[in-house]
Amino acid sequence: NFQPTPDDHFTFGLWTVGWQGRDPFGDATRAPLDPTETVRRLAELGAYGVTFHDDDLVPFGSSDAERATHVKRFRQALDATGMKVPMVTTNLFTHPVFKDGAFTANDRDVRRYALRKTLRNIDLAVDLGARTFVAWGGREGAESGAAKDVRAALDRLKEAFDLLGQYVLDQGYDLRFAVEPKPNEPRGDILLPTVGHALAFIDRLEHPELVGVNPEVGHEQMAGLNFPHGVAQALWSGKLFHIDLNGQSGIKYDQDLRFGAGDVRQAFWLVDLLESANWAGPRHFDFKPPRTEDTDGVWASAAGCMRNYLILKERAAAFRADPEVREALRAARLDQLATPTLAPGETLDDLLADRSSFEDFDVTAAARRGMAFERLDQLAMDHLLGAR
Ligand code: 3MF
Ligand code: MG
Ligand code: MG
Ligand code: MG
Repeated sequence: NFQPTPDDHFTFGLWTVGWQGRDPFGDATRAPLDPTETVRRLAELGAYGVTFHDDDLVPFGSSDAERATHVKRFRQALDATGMKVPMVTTNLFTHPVFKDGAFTANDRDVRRYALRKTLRNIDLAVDLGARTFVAWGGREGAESGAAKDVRAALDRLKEAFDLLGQYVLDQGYDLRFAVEPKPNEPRGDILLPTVGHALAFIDRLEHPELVGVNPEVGHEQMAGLNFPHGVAQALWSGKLFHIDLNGQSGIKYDQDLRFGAGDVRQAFWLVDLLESANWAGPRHFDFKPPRTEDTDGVWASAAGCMRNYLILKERAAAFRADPEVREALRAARLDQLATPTLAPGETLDDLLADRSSFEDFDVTAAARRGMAFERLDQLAMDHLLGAR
C-alpha cells in the first residue's frame, strides 16, 4: 500500500521541507519551520530520521547558551518520536564570509575558520549518533580563470580532508565523510563537479578509507550524466557512503524536485540498482517543495518522495521477478557480461594461442547478432508504467 515505515530508512534534511522558497528572483513564500515541528511531522509521515546543517538547527551567530537550548529541544523531539540522525553536514556556503569558498578560499583565515566551524559540528554530529558527515563544497569554485589556481585549491581541499580525518581518528569517532559533487550553482564552476572527479580526489587523501561520496540525482543530471551509472561506479568502488534523492528535468538549474519527478526512467533504474545492491544506508531526500506550495503542499511533497520510492521499488521487483524479463536478459546476454573474459586458469599466453579468438573468429557473423535490448527495455517500460 506504499505506506512508509521507519524500516524503509527514509530520511530528510531539515533544510528541505524547511526551505522557505527564497530564490535568486523572489522572496520567501513560506514561514520558517521549527526543527522540532519538522521532526514530529516527518515521524507521522513514516520517516526514519532527519539530517541537518549546523545552521539549520542553531541559527548562525547564536551564543553558546542559545546553542545548548536549540540542541536540547531538538534532542527532546528525537526522543519523543524515535527519529534518528544518521547524517550531519556543515553550512559553508550561506554566510558572506564563504563567498570565495571555505576549505579552498583564497583567504587563509577563512579556511581556518571553515575548519573550526566543521570540527565543532563534527562533535555535535557524533553526540547525536550520526555515522556519516557530508561535505558539499558549494562555494569551492570560481567564475573566472585566474581567480582560482585549481591545483593549489585541490592541495588545500586535500589538506582539509586530511585534517578532518585525523581529528576523527584522534577522537576515536565512528564517523565517515561523504563528499557531495555538483558541477555548478552557486559558483560558476565547482571543484569536484561529478562523482568521478570526487572518486579520483579521494584516492589522493591520507585516509581514503574514511571518505566516500554522497551523489545527488539532480547534480549529476545537471551535467547531462546518467545518475544510476555514477552510483553504480561508487558502489563498485565501495564508496557509496550516502545518497541525496530528488528529481531533475535535464540540464538546467538545480531543481531539487521531489523524488520520482523529473527523469522517472532514471529514478526507476536507480531504485532497481539500490535495491538489487542491498544498499544498507538511508534513503535520504534532498529536495525542495516548490515555492508555489503552502505548508500542506510541503508535507504532500515530502510524502510523495517516499511514496514514489516505494512504488518504484515494487515496480523494479516485479520487473526482476518476471520470467519473460529473465528470458529477455539471457537473450541480451547479461549472463555473458557477468562471466570473466578468460576462462578459469586460462592465461594471457593461452588467449594469444587461441586461434578461435582471433585468426578464426567470424567477425562478420558476430557483428550481425542483434543485442535484443529493445524488447528488454520495453518490458521495463511496461513494468514502470504499470502495464504488466
Ligand atoms: C546543494 C545541496 C546541499 C547539500 C547539503 C549537504 C543544501 O545543491 O545539495 O543542500 O546536499 O549541503 O551537504
Ligand atoms: Mg539539487
Ligand atoms: Mg542539491
Ligand atoms: Mg544535496
